[in-house]
Amino acid sequence: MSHLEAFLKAMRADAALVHKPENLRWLAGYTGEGCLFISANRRVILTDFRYVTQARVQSPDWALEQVSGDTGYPALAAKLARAEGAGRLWLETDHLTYDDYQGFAQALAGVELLPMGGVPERLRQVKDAAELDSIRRAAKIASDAFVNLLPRIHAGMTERQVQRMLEYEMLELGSEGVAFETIAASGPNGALPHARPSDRVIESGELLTLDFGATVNGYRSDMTRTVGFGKITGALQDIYETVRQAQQLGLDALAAGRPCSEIDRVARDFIDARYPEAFGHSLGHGVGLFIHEQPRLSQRSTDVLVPGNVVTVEPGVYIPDLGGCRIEDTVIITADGYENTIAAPKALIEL
Ligand SMILES: [Mn+2]
Repeated sequence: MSHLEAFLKAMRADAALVHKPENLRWLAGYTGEGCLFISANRRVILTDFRYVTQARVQSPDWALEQVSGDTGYPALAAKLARAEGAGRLWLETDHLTYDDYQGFAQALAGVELLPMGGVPERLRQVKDAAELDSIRRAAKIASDAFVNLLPRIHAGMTERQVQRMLEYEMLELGSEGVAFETIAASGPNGALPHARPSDRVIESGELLTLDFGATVNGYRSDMTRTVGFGKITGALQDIYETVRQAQQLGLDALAAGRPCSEIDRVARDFIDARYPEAFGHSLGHGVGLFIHEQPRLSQRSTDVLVPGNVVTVEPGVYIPDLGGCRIEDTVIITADGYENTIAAPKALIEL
C-alpha cells in the first residue's frame, strides 16, 4: 500500500489539508512549498507560481491549483472542499499558526474542521524498503564522516572548528545537508545535553560529545559519539563506561513486540543505580523525514516495537560543572531483532 493509500484509508471518507513539508514529500513526493488537498476523489497540490513546474515534474499524478493575488490558500481550499461536497476537513492543527487556522476557518465556514491528530505521524512509524534504504545511506554517511574526522581533530581546536570539519565531511560524502544542528560539547559543556557549539577550546583530558546526522532523499540519520582528548581518567572514564554499557543493554533489549517503555527502563535502571538524576531525557525516538518521530523509547510511551520502526538508542550521563557523555545509534527493528545502521566504534577513543 502506498503512503497515500494508507493515509486515505485512515481518513475514511473525509477530506484533508496537509501542510507539513515532510508530509507533502511523504504523500506526494513533492518538496516545494504549498499544501495538499486530499479527498476520496481528488489529490491536488496548492502552490504558487514559483513551484508550478517543480510540482508537475515531481508529482505528475496530482492536479495543481495556483494561488494568486486575489485567491489565497483558504479561498482555494474552500473552493475544492465545496466542489467535493466535503462536510469534514482534517487540518494539521499542530503545525498551522493561529492566524492561518483562523483564515481557513473563515473561508471554510460550514465545513467541520477536525485536527488531524497525528494520523500521518502514526502511519510514518513503519518505514518501507525505499525509506529504509535512504536512512541506511544517511547513517553510513554520518558514520563514515565521523571515522574520517578522528585523525584530523586534536586538543587545542574549538568546538566550532570540529563542527565545521564534521559537517563538511558529511556534505562531501553526499549528505543533502545536516539532519539537524550539530551538537559539539566539550568539557563542562558536555553536561548540557543540547549544547550549541562554541568557540571554547577543547583541552587535553576532556571529553567531547558530537551529536549529528546526515540527510538522503529527505530521510535523516542520528548518531552521537563521545571522544576523549589525551588521557581520560577517573570520573570521566567511569561515566563513559557506564553510558557505553547502558547503550549496549538498550540495544540488546530491542525486539519486535516489546513495549518501548521496557527498553527505556533497562538502560535507565543501569544508569540510575550508578548516577541517580544524571539521565534526564528519554532513551530514544523514531527517525525518518523528521529527526524526531514516533515511536519514542520513553517511560511514558505506550507503543510496542514492530518491524520497520527506526529508532535511536541514546543514553547519557550529565554531571553539572564536570561534563557528560552520550552514545547514540540509529537502528532498524527487524523480525528477529535489530539492524544497527551506524558502524562507527564505541570503545573510548583517546585522541
Ligand atoms: Mn537523537
